This record gives sequence, C-alpha cells and structure tokens, in this order.
Amino acid sequence: MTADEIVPREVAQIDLKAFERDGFVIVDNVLPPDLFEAAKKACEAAVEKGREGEWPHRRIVGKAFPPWPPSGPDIWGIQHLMHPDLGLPLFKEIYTNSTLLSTACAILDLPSPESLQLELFNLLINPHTTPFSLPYHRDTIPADTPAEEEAKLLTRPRTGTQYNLALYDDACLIVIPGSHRRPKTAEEAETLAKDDKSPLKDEIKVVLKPNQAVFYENDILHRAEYNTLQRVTLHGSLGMEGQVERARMVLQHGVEYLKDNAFTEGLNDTGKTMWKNLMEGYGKSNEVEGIHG
Ligand SMILES: O=C(O)CCC(=O)C(=O)O
Repeated sequence: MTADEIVPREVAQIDLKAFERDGFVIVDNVLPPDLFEAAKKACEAAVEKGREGEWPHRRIVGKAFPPWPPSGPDIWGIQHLMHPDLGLPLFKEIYTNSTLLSTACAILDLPSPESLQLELFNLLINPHTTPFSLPYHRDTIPADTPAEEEAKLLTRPRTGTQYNLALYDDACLIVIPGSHRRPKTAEEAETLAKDDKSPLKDEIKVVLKPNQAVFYENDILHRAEYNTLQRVTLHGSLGMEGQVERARMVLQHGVEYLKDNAFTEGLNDTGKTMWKNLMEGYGKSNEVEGIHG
C-alpha cells in the first residue's frame, strides 16, 4: 500500500436519502473562504468579457437550450469557464474543489474522485435588462415523450451529477421534488401542453445562500426564472469514469480545447486523472461508433 492510499479521503456529509427521495440536496460552505472570494473576482472578469462580447461562448436570452446564436438581446450565462482562451485558470481549481468532488462521489457511490470524469463548467448569470425564463423540462428526456417511455427512461442507472454553486443569493431554479422518479402526472402533462412555463402543483423554488450548492438530478422536472437581480452561480457537471456516451456528449460540439493535451496545464493530479478518464471514454465512444457506423 502506498502512502497515498492510506491518506483518509474527505467524505461528503450529505443526506443521500433526501437526494434519492427529492432529487436534489443542498450543501453548505462549499468553497474555503479565500477561494470563495477569489471565485467572485474570477466570475466578475468572466461576466464582463461575456457582456462585452469579448467572450463568444454565451447563453443568449430568448433561447433555452444549446446551441446558442452568436448574439441576441442579452445573456444569461457564460460557457466553458475552463477554456484556456478565457484566461481564468482559477476555474480549474474551483471545479476540482474537494467538497464538490466528494459530494459527487457520494451521490454516484464512487470510492474517490479519481473515478470521476471531468465534464463541463459554466456560469449562470442574471440578464442585464431582459427578464427570461426556461420552460419545464428534463435535461435528457424530450417533453413530448409518452408517459410509459418516460417512466422507463427514468429508471436508467445514474451516470453523473450536476450542481449549481451560488456565489450570491439565488432563487432562480424551480423543481418538482420527487419528479425524477416518476413520469409527468396527467394534470402536469395537460397543464404543460397549454403552457410549458406554467406553475405546477408542488413546485418549489430552490433558494441558495452564497457558497451553498444544490446538487440535482438532471431529469428532475425543472424550470427557471431569471429577473435582472444579480445572479452569479457556477454550474458544473461530473460523470462516472467509463461513461462513453456521456464522454461523447460532452465532447461533441465546440469543445476542441478539452481534447488538447495542453488543457491539463494548471489541473491538479486528481483533475488530470478525471480529464484522462474523459478522454479514454471518448476514445471508446469513437470505437463503438466505428463498429456500428
Ligand atoms: O438556471 C438554472 O438554475 C437551471 C438551468 C437549466 O435548467 C438548464 O440549463 O437546463
């Protein structure tokens, strides 16, 4: 046994039962104070570049899902925070923060962060002048999926997780607790068929204080409302090592920078392993595509 192996790992203290039941869990005091303050400064720089149009990878108001057009009336997010061209390497340190990684490991039942794959890291911000909202959706199941098929898809094993880490107060995300385990009710389906932004029975606002994160199932029924009050919330995803389909999805559009070996500069050893896991999964996904394609 090497010295590394006997060092005890940080184990996240989260209420896994609540996560399974509700589809989300809130984690307090995520970043240490110095990193939290530095994160606010880095985000300020990223937001400025995004608002000025100096950074082209942005979520544009008027469109809920990617790909986003190059410009529009306002923006509600900044994409690809770990991109070397953004020039803010601190985001690599934040992405590999031990509380974030150990919470993901607890949710995914993994022994250590070295079993995770590196994925995407973005920033959700308030539009400047133009309020915007997202319709109710599940991230990987189209809205018009028949209930029987929806129920089946919701039993797929969990392969990754995602979080919102608030740097300032945030009450934009709205979820239906428990809806990650069941298809839409007839009442929900009927309401959403008329208006997919309509409030639903049992919906709750996820209220985050600065430095709190919500980890949530991406197929929980959720929507979001963005007014112009300050929002600066980091949004990251993490997968399980060996998830070739996730690796392919992560690397499919406009993420050439992630495939470059130079991306690993500035990542700690755990981050480098997570990146290697992603690349290996991607390589395998190409092999699979080659066989069937
Ligand atoms: O703004 C949020 O908190 C949710 C964003 C979201 O639902 C999405 O990007 O699919």
